[in-house]
Amino acid sequence: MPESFQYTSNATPAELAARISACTDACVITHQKPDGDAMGSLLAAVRMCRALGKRAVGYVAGAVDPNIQSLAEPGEVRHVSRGLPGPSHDLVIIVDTGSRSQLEPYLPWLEPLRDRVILIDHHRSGDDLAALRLVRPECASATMVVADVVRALDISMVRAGGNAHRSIAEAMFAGLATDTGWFRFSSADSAAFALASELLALGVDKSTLYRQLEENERPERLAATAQALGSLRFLQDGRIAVMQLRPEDFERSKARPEDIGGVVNSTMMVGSVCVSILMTEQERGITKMSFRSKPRGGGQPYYDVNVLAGQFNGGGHAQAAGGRVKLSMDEAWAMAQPILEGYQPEPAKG
Ligand SMILES: [Mn+2]
Repeated sequence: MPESFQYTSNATPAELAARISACTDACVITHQKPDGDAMGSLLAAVRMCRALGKRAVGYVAGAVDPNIQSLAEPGEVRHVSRGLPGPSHDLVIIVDTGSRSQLEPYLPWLEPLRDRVILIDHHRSGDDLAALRLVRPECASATMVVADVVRALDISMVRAGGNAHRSIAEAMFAGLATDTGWFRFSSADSAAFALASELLALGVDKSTLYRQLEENERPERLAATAQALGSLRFLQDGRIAVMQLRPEDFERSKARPEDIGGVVNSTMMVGSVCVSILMTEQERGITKMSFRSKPRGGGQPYYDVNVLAGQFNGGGHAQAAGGRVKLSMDEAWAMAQPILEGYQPEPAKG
């Protein structure tokens, strides 16, 4: 990659729309372990291509939360563990990431195809993987950026007869709602609410989606949460909460990797907590860290966890980020504790 590479838009929604209109067989991919926005933007893109009469299929990689998988209809998404996409695709659409490390399983297939790859994302950093990029970090979700392309294509976001179930609109709402913590994060700005309003007016059923995505966990999730809370430690006078899940905790709780998404949020109910961190060592010798922070305000200091995660080979967004170190839990904690204790947040205002 040339050093001058800038991960910014180099194409307009209309240029992406033209590229999509010209294809016959599209393949849509997203980051490993897809979250609601990754799956939402992937499905929105697959449905958008199919609405235009194209062949289109999505691929996912890594652990997929069954609730997130349930957004898809049979035939819309394949798992890459059953084989990389074939040679027939004349267009590849990457959504909700531009980072080589998050697309690792695809790289041998993806990298030689750069000229036929387009990318739709809302992250601040990424790699040079696509000929055309639409990158809008000001958007709360990748589905908001996909919405720009759908508008440029001038297609309906719901099915014939106005049915919103498993439509482009529903996939977009799922991405928007989950990436904003159901409209609680500071990223949920007026543009996010405007799109939400438009999607609800099209008939998206938010109550059913909420239940499907947020109130449909296995009991093992609660067991893993209990283990994590049992390890809870506070740093910086209670402003940083750290929880740990070790290999034996996974055995004891019988939790699978997909059961622990969201466990990191469970300390946020505490008033003093500005940042919540969950360290997990599932595979021995590799400790993953997930970071969440509260938005500016409340008379408390503000932590940009994208910056904090950068200290642990990671990144993401200001209020949700991840990192990963090749260390056991004890080694990772020995490394992390002084960094976290010494981290200077943005002071509280007023
Ligand atoms: Mn996203």
